[in-house]
Amino acid sequence: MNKLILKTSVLSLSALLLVACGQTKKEQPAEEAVAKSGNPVFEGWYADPEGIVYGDTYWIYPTYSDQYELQTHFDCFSSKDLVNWTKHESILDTTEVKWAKRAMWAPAVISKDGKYYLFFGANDVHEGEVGGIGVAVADRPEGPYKDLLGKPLINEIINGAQPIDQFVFQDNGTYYMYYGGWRHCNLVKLKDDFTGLEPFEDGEMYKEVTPEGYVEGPFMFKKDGKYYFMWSEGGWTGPDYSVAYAIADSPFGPFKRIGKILQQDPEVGTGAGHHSVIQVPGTDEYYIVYHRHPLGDDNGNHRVTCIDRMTFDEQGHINPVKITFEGVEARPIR
Ligand code: FUB
Repeated sequence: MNKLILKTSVLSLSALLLVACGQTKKEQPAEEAVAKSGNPVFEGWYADPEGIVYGDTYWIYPTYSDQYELQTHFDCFSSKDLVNWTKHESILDTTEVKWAKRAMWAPAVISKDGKYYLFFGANDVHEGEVGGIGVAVADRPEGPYKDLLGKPLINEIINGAQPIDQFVFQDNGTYYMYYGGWRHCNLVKLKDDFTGLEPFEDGEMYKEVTPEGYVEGPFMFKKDGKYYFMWSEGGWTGPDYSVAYAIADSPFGPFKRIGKILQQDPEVGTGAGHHSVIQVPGTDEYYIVYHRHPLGDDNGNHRVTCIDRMTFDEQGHINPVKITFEGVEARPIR
C-alpha cells in the first residue's frame, strides 16, 4: 500500500525566480510528492514481522493474524526499496508440516550455506501436547519451504518458557536461538545444520536469560561490539503491548532492562510490539518492523505490520521510536 505523501518545501524554484526578478509576488509554499511506505506497509492482518535483508532485497516474514484455527500458513513480502512490496503467498503451511495443526506463529529467518531457513512456532503448545518450535528449509527466500525435521525442534516446556517466538542469532560463527513465551526466555545453541541443539561449554542445554518485564518476542542485534537484546512486554491483544531493551557485553547477558522504546501512540495506533530490526547493510541506518492495532479496533487479532526509523543517541542508547502513519521513505540497497 504505497502512499504519496505531500511535503511542503520552504521555497519553490518559481518563487526564487520571482524574487530574483524583483517581483513582489508573495512566496507560495510548493507541494512536492515524496513516495513513502505508509503504515501499514502492506495490506492484511499480519503480526510478529521478522525483517531481513537478503542481497539487495528487504524481506518481511510475518504471522498471518487470525483465529488460531485459521493460522495454518505463512505468507512473506519482498521489496527493493521499503516502499513497494510484493506478496509471496503460502510459503509454508500445515499440509507440509504434518505435526502443525494451528497457530503457526512468528517466523525467524536466516540464510546459511546457500539455503534459507524459517523457524516457526505451531499449535500454541501446552504441557503434554505435540507442537512448539519447528524449522523449515528452502532454496529461495520465497520458498517453497520444507519441514526439515518432520517433528518439532523444541517441543518441551523448559524453565517455564512456552516454545514459541524464537529468534536465531549468529555470533562469531555460532548459531544461538533465543525463544520463549509465558514470561520466560531461554537461550540455546543450534547444531551447525539446525537439526537439533548442542550443549554449551558448561554442558547446559537451556540457559534462562529472562530480563525484568519480559513477556515474549525476543530479538538480538550487535552494534559497536555491544549486544542489544529486545523483547515485548504487556498482552498482545491489548493496547499496552510494547518493546523494551537491554545492552550487554555478551550474548548470554546479563540483560539489565534499560526501558521501553516502542509503544502505543493514542493518535496513531495501539499495542505496538513484537518487532524486529533491519540494518541497511554497510550503514548505520536502522528500521524497526513491528505490528500494531489500528485505532478504534478492539479485535485482538487485528494487527498490521508497520515500519519506522530507529535511531540511537550519542551513548548508543536507542531513542524512543515515533510510530507514524507515513512510514519510511524509499531506501534502495546500493
Ligand atoms: O501472533 C501470535 C503471538 O502473538 C506471538 O507468538 C506473540 O509474540 C504475540 O505477538
